[in-house]
Amino acid sequence: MVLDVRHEDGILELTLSRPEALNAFTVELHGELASALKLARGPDVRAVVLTGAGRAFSAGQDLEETLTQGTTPGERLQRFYNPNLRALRALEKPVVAAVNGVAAGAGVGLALACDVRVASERASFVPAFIAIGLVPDASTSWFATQALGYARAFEWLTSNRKLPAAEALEWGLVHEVVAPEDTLTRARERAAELAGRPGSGVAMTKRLLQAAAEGDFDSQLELERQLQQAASEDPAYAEQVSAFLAKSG
Ligand code: LHQ
Repeated sequence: MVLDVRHEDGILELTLSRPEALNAFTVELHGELASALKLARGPDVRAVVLTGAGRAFSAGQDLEETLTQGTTPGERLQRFYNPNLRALRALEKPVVAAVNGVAAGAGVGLALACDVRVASERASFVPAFIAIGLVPDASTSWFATQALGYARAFEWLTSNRKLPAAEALEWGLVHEVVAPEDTLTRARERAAELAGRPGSGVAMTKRLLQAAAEGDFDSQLELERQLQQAASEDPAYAEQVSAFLAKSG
């Protein structure tokens, strides 16, 4: 097993577990992640935490496997990376990354595809692609441009500059930077907070904000209307409003 899966109190915790190769992605790791993301869709999972074992979050593609297996990068993306990234993004649960150490290449993309990033003071983000003549993949080009804007994303992703956690926070690439020993605990706390929100408001907000990045104003208003209607049909809505009125009345 190269992905540790722990399920406790509605939180599914996934730990990339190839520390000897800085949790670089192999076909085996993709496969286990795909199964875990299926598990995450079940009703007993309310939030997901994603982290890495050892001193790295993930060093992206396993370059040794790239050399020894026949698959081209394009095939790898199509067969392994992109389905998992689509599943992660479409998951109707919040995903919190505990970025415990370095994230490089596709590891950056994976971290950015999560909804919240808690980074260790020891974490860093390394484009890596450009150093080996490749382009940002695994959703990096999408999320980096969204988070940073074109100018900063272009400058950073065409360099191979290791972005330290403190600067990533300044840039808005991570939500919080904490001491190394607190990273996972803080990510678990954030996941539990999100998991504890009533109804399906968090899931639907995730969907709305994703759509906002892609759609036009009128379609967004219509999607807000549809999801608001759906959210208000969850019993949690009436319960929370009654509780509020009882308190303030
Ligand atoms: C590794 C790796 C690694 C294997 C460290 N693989 N072993 C998608 C689809 C298909 C094809 C191509 O690409 C993609 C997307 C991508 O992700 S492209 C980018 C791939 N990743 C990289 O190029 C990153 C390569 N790694 C590094 O630049 C450094 O290792 C970083 C900056 C991540 C960390 O540096 P250090 O802290 O100095 O660690 P290190 O370099 O000493 O690595 C520690 C060990 O981990 C070492 O093995 P060893 O046996 O000597 O202890 C490395 O060989 C191994 N490792 N990354 N991607």
